Amino acid sequence: MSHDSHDHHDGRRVEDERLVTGAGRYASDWNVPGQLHGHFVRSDRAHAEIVSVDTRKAAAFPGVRRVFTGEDAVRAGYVRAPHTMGFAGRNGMKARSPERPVLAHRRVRFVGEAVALVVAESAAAAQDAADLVEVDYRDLRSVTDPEGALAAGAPQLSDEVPGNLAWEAEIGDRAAVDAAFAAAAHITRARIVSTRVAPSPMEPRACLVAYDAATESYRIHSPMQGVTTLRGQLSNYTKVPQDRLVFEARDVGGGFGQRSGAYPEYAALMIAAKALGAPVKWVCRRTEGFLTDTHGRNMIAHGALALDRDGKFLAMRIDWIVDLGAYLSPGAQGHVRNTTNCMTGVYRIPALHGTYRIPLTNTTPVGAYRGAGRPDVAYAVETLVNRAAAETGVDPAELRRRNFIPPSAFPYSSPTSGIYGGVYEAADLPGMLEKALELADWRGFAARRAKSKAAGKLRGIGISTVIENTGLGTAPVDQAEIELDAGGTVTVFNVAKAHGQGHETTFAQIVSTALEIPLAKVKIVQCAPGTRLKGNGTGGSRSTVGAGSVCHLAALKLIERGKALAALELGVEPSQVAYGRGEFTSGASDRVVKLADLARAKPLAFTAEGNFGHTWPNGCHIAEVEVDPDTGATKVVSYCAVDDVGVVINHAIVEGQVHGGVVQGAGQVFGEQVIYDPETGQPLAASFMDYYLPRAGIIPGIRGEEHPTQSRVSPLGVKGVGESGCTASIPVLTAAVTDALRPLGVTGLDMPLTPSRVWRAMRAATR
Ligand code: MCN
Repeated sequence: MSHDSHDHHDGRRVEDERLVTGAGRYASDWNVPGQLHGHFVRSDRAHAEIVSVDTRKAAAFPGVRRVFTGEDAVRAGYVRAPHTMGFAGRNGMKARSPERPVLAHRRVRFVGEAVALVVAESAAAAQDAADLVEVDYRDLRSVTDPEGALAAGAPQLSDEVPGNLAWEAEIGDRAAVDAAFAAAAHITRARIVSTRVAPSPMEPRACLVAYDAATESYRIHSPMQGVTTLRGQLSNYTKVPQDRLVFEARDVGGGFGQRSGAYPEYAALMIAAKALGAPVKWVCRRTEGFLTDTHGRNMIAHGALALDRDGKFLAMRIDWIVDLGAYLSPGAQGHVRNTTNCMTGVYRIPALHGTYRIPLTNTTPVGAYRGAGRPDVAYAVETLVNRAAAETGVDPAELRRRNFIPPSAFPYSSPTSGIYGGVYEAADLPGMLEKALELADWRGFAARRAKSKAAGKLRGIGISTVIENTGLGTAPVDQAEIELDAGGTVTVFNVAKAHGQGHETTFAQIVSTALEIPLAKVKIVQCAPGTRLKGNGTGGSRSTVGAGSVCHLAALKLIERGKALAALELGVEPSQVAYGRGEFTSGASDRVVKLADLARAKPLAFTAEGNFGHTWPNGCHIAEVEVDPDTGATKVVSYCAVDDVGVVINHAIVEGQVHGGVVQGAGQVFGEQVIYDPETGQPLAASFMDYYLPRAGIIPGIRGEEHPTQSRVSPLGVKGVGESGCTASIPVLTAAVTDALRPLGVTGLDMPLTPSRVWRAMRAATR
């Protein structure tokens, strides 16, 4: 396929008219006759024993049907939350997590944990009655700081997890790294903290569950990122067979990883719907979401990089503390897998040693969040590299040139390639770098800095060069079903689930390009209720590589099968049939068989499947900032992004994905942070009054260019893009601010780089 084969499309998204005219259908838009309403009573303490739960007053409140508690959860057996930390750790150690009944039983471990579910005839009655549920707690000491949780004498969350240590592991070659460090000319060290943030999709979580006693099955409306993951996890939690869990979701208003997993609330609603013989609906409020939707990032890296006299990297060490909150959540594995896969970044670093420790803390569980470990490892590695450049006095672009994996070394096995899988496939790092330096006018920076200085501003420039693994999922195969009807419309079914990415457009482009038919003739249906198709959900920027590729294969299969059928009508051999623009023809006949003709009698349907591995998008971002020395306020004044996402299906969507990711990273850099009070374990920023979200204008117009190298993992030549912006923007923006402050003697600053934090750092340095 040529690189430009999708360019006939104007880039506009076919779903947008529906979405921007209010015709989208989100989880809370579903209502069914006879439905009841649920409201969760949530723990207001970080760590406590539950002495008793008295539901009598609440149950007597007008309109209340029943109040469910941890007893009901235990009776149902819904107590073991699924998690995906299946890796063997140190000495084969398996990950440990406390039991997590879907309504807390005997113990609560974080503020917001559901303790009871009140079900009533109206949402208001359920909410009012919830205030009447009396929970008697015996408070326990709590710990919300990950390093503190691992320290001797820390409050213990569970007997099942001694020392609060849920998992630990060691990777790489300790002896080789020790030897390289001993011989190094320079060692750079840093403690790098990727802050805890709250992914904040526009659509709050909601769930409506109806139970059908005749078939013993549940129909569930909830936001999702793909039905296979969610269904598998909920089945795992409840032991209800997967074929009795039917999900229905149309539009999903953002996910960022946070909408992928099975939450305990869904299972609690299953208990209620079955017991009451009526559908039960729950709509999460925003603050409830801050407390109970999985958080993101939250990793501490103690890193060190050893260089020789010429600035060549010899070895790297990173010791990770990955705080996953009170319970291991289904989305947590990326924090280990993805950081491992990219631990040496885009550099040839011969020796690597890393350790992981996962503590439990009295905090909201942490899951996947846009990048799921990739931005965190990029931030750690790039911070080390940028700091090494500053310490050794080498231009950061030049230090990269000296240490890049050269194009000739691809496919490249990194020191971690053999661990959770993944040989870097293809990249042109030097070419990418030079393109970005040119675009950003790297050489002209000194003059711009002088100009800013004359205006009383501190100007800084930052660079990041990153790579990430996308594509590989956990499903054995990705499948798509293609169906052709008598009107010539082609419908393709798959089990990814766009939640903002625009698959209805890009997947339709893939199919319309392969079949050479108008885009309007192609419909994409994701996660049809009750679907049995296999495949990965949307996450890990894998949908285009996986589901998108298989849409392409399905279209090719339609052509192949179509040739055989057309041959019968044309009275020729299939090999004599040609296909183009929706028509089958043959030199041996002057008749034409149209695609639609094949479905005259009945719709034609085929399933195609494929198995796709990792692809490795990579990029170089360069940003400039101006810091106001009087206020500490930072303004991003220039942002350039050069990205290799392989062949691009839709340039406008790719640009939008990069833009969204960059801004999401900027949010984390400049303001987002979930904070807990260290004494009480109470969250201090659980509403948009207190929690910063990036606004329009935080990043000026991004100047972007594509620098594709072709991936062979997918027949489309594509790599993922959904997370790239985030991965590159966190290191580049922090580097730019650090560069601005370095002349004052500030060498590094933890996120978020709020005006007050920057101002204090400047003041402390210049005192
Ligand atoms: N695309 C393309 N050409 C390529 C690669 C991708 O045109 N070479 C298009 C795709 O077809 C798709 C979009 O770009 O329309 C993103 O594709 P891809 O990189 O395959 O990622 P996924 O579709 O799997 O999306 C997941 C990714 C992740 S992991 C998060 S988190 C994320 C993100 O996408 N969350 C998002 N982007 C988001 N965008 C929105 N609006 N909302 C979210 O919650």
